[in-house]
Amino acid sequence: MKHLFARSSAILLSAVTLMTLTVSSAWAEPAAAQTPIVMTGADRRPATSLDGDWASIVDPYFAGLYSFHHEEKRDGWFLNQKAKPGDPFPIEYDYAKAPRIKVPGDWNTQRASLFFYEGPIWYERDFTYKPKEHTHIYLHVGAANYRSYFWVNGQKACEHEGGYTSFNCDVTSAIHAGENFVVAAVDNTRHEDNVPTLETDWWNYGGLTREISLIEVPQAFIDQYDLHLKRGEGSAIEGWVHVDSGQPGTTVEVEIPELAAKTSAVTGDDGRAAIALTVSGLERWSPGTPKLYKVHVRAGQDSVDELMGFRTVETHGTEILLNGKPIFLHGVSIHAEAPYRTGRAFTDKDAETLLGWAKELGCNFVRLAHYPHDETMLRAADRMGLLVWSENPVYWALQFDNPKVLAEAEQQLDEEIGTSRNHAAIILWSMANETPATEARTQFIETLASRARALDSSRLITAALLVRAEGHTKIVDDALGNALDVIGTNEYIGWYEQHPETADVTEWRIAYQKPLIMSEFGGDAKAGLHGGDNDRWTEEYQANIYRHQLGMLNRIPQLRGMSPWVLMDFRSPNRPLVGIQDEFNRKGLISDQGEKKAAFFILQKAYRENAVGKPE
Ligand code: GCB
Repeated sequence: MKHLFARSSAILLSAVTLMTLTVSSAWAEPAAAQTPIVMTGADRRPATSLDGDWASIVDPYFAGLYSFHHEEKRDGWFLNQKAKPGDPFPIEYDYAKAPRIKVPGDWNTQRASLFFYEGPIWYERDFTYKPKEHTHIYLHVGAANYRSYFWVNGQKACEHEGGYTSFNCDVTSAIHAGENFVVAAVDNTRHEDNVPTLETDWWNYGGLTREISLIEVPQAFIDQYDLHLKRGEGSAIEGWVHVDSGQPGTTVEVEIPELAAKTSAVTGDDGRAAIALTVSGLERWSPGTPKLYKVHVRAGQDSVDELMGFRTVETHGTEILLNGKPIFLHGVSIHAEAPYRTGRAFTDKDAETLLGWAKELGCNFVRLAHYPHDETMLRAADRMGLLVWSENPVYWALQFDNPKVLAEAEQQLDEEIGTSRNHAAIILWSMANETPATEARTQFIETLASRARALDSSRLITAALLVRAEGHTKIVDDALGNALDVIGTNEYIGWYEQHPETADVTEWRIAYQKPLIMSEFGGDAKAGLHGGDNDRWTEEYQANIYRHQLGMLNRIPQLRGMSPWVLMDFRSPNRPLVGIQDEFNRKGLISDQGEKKAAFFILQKAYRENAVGKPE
């Protein structure tokens, strides 16, 4: 695997180099591929959508990156050549005749033959465009799992790694007025030295899984901003706006018309303008009052019209304070699995269904596991009043001693925070899930935690830790806890260990005087399968786990939240049990077809009656 990966990268490099040397004058000279940039609020900008039907070619050997038939190496499939009489070599692909694939969308659930496919697929789409003068044009990609390559009119635009974050490729020099085409190659092959690594407990959905568009911005433009309510205050909004490609001294304005508040500042040498805006009459965002304000951010010719909420979050001893007041997080974990149709979730409807179920359950909080979810989910959480735990894909046993892996995790963290820091709903950045307590791991995640703090000091840092046991005592003393504001722990009493009743005699010893969130517990149940309380896979068994867990959770004094595993059944290749799992993890409180299981109602009752924890 590793070997193949190294080979592909080398091939790509040589293909591009060779293309530079050999392309005929009919093709624009390829510029060096750009490193993609991160944008905050890209979805708030006017855009030309490239969603819809794309041509697709499945290419398991990645032959389209180069030609092994022709010395000229002129038929890389990114060139989108059309065969003409007299061609000196055959063109062996034709996007016009290739089957269509929907973007956004994973490929696995669009075509039966691609259900288990892992490898590269080529995408092509034509579009007409009329660039304005003196602008930058970015190809905005919501997410492409895992490794992706983009060309516009045969010119290399960018490469990107990481399957769950958005990025923006500068395509200014490649686009022209009139007919254009874009080619993408997306490769979801798993590699040991990626983030996540080879093993996960979710489906490795491949493709252009989120929206894709062209965004045109002035020469100097707002790429990122961070505007949040200052801790301890109800009237001071602080932060910064960054202007890309601007002169130092560029004026930036931030205005909230509904509060009749406006301020301006100038950028420094680093392109940043520090913002301080005093407001009066601000209604703070909370699950009970998810108030969003229109916020205009302007710099020179550029502007972004945001929709933002303002709230503070901090810890005090073992309390989590939202807007200065203690809060208990009644939550549930959620995968980005599409309700009813399965596949990767991406529509507003998907988000509203999933988060609507969380609301119905009585939640004020959701853990969006195990990777950053998309904008539609975060916008819906802002709107619907659900606090969010946002997580990076540092999952299980990465190569923690490999600097390349750390660099990849850092890049994904930068993209996650840079893209999503405009969402009031997000209160927690989770650095990792269930990682082995080695020194290399601790150092790796401490590095990420410091980076997250440097990027965003207004939110809390957490991670879901593994727990060790001595008899019936669960011990939380993982050294990583030192680097966290809030401790997350996962346990599966009654499913992977012992019996549901074991929870009744389990005690917890926690080495940290910090708030604790039980970030996972649960068990599998096949919706509609009934039996006794001790019959595995039945709704009764799962409900029994929940009943005993709730009793135990109430005996953990510093428990400040919970997000049981999981809201809805989700696809996982690790779950082949025929007639029960059928490639689904069945720990959902709701089936993938929307059937609520008995445990849903147990938890709903507990949440509604405040029978667990101390809610808002
Ligand atoms: C876990 C993992 C989660 C799995 C779950 C399970 O501990 O964090 O990703 O899906 O257990 O069902 O085994």
